[in-house]
Amino acid sequence: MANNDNKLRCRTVYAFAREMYPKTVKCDISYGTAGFRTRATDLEYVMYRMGLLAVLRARFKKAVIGVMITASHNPEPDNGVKLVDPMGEMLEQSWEKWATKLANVTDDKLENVINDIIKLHDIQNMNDRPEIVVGKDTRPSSPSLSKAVIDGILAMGGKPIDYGIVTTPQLHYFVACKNTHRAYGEPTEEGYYRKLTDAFKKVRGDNFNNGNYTNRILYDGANGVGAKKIKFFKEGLAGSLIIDMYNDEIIGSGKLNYLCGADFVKSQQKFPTGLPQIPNTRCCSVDGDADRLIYYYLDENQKFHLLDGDRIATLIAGFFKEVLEKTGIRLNLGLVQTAYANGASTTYITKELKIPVACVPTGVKWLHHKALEYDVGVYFEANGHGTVVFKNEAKEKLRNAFQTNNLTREQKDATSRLIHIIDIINETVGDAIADLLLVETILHAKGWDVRQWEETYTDLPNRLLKVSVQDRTVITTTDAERKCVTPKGLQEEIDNIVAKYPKGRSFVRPSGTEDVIRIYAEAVTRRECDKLAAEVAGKVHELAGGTGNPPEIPN
Ligand code: G16
Repeated sequence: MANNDNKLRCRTVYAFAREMYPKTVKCDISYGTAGFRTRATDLEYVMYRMGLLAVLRARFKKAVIGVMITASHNPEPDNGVKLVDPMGEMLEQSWEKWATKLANVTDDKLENVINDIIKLHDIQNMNDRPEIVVGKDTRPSSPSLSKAVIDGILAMGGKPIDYGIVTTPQLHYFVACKNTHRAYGEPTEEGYYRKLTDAFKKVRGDNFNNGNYTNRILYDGANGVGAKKIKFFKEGLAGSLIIDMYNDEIIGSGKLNYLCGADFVKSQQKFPTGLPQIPNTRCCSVDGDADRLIYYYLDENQKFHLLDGDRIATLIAGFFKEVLEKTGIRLNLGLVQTAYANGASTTYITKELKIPVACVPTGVKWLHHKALEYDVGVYFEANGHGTVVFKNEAKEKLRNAFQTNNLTREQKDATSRLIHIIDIINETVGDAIADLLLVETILHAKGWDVRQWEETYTDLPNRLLKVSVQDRTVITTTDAERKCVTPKGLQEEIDNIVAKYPKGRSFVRPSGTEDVIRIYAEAVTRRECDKLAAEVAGKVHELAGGTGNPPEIPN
C-alpha cells in the first residue's frame, strides 16, 4: 500500500490480526473444492483474512462480493468459508491461490501478501468502500467466525452487509441480485422466496395434482438451515405443494447432518432417521447448507430406492429437451456430470435422450463453467449438487419469440412455460430448495409418481467409501479425476482389480472438503460392486498411507 491512508489501513489490518485473530495453526490449509474447510476451532484467523481478501476482490472487480460461512455436509464441529464472485459464481480459480497464500502467511507478513495482491492486480481504488455480503449456516461456531469475517472487512475498509443465517444458495442469489442492480431479483430473503414460489405457482396452475403425481412430499431438513428456511417456502406455496418437514432440531443439538441429510442418504444409501417410513412415498433430503438435494423412497417391502443427482439431471434434461422441441426455438442443450455419475445414467442420456454429455472434475465451479458453454446447460453431481444455466441470449431469444405473433398455440404455451420455469431455478449455484420446486414441477407436468421416474433407467449398483490417510495430497489425479497419477503404481493396481469385474468401474481421488480419500465403484451386481469397492479401498489404504482400519461396507 503506497500512500499514507493505505499505510494506516495496513496498520489496522496488522493490529487486528495480532491482537484478535493471530495465526494459531502451524500447518498450511488450502482453498479446496468449496473454499477452506476444517475444524471450526482452527478457523478464526482464516475467516478474518478472507474478510480482507473479499474487500480486495470487490475493489478489483468493482462489484459486490459474497462470503459464506459453512461446512455444508461436514459434521457439526467443522466449519468453512468460501468467497462468492459477482454473478453468484464460485471464486475465480486464479484467486484461489491468493486465498491460500493469505490464509497461510505469518501475521507479520500479512501486509506483504496484501501489497502483492494490490500490485499484481493494479488495484487503484483503495479508498472505495465496497459492499461485502456475509451469510452463515446454523453451526454453533458460525456467529463468532462471522464476526471475524466482518472484522476483516472493516479493517480493510469494506462495508459488511450481514444477512445472518441463510442457505448457501440464498447468499449466491443476493450477490447476483446486487450486481445486476436487481434484474436477477430483489436482494432480500423475502424477494428470494417470492421469486421462486410465484413462478412455481404460475406453472402449476390450479390443478395441484396430475395423473399419478400427488402434491405431498416428506422433507428431511438435515437439522440445519434448510429446515429453518423451508417454512417460508411452505407459506409462499400456499398449498400448491405440501411439504411435510422432518429433522428440524435446534441449533447446537449436535444433530446437524447426523444420520440424516443428503450426504448421509447418498453415501450410505440408507433411509435417514427422523422420517416416517410410508411405502412408495416421495421423500427428499437437503444437506447442511441446503445446496444439495436427493430423492428416495421405500417400497412396500421396505426396500430403499435412491434417486440421486444423476436422476435429477436426467429428469430435468429430458424435460427441457421435450419443451424446447415444442417451442420450435433452436437452442442447444447439454448436460455436465463428473466421474461419480452412474454409468447407466450416462448411457441413458447419450443413447436415449440423445443429449450431449461432458465430464469434468468434482466441484461445482468446474461444472458451472462447462455448463455455460451451452445455450441451456444442465449440470449435476451425483451427490445432488446442481442447477440449470441459460445464456442471456437464450433467454432473450425465448422472450422475443414469445412477443411475436409467429408462434402456434402449442409453441406459445411451451415458450411461456419455459420462461416461467427459468424463474423457479437459482442459476447462480446448486440450490436444494429451488431444485426441489423444479423436480416437483416436472413430475407434475408428466403426471408421474416416484416409481415412474425411477423406471426411466436402472442404475448400476454403486458404492462410495472413504479412506482416512495421513496426507490426502499423496493422491493426485488426471482425466477428470478418472485416473490416478500418484502414488506410483496405484492406478495399475486399480486397473488390475477392476478388470476382474464385468462392467466394473472404480476411481479414487482426494476429497477437497474432508481429510479423506474417496473411493467410487460400480459393477453389475451389488455383491460385485461392494467387493470391488472394498478391494480398491484396501489398496488405497496400503499404498497411500491409510490410518486406522480400511473402511467397511455399511450394512
Ligand atoms: C462441495 C462442493 C461440491 C463437491 C462436494 C464434495 O459440496 O461444492 O461440488 O461435490 O463438496 O467434494 P469433495 O468430494 O471434494 O469432498 P458441499 O455441499 O459440501 O459444499
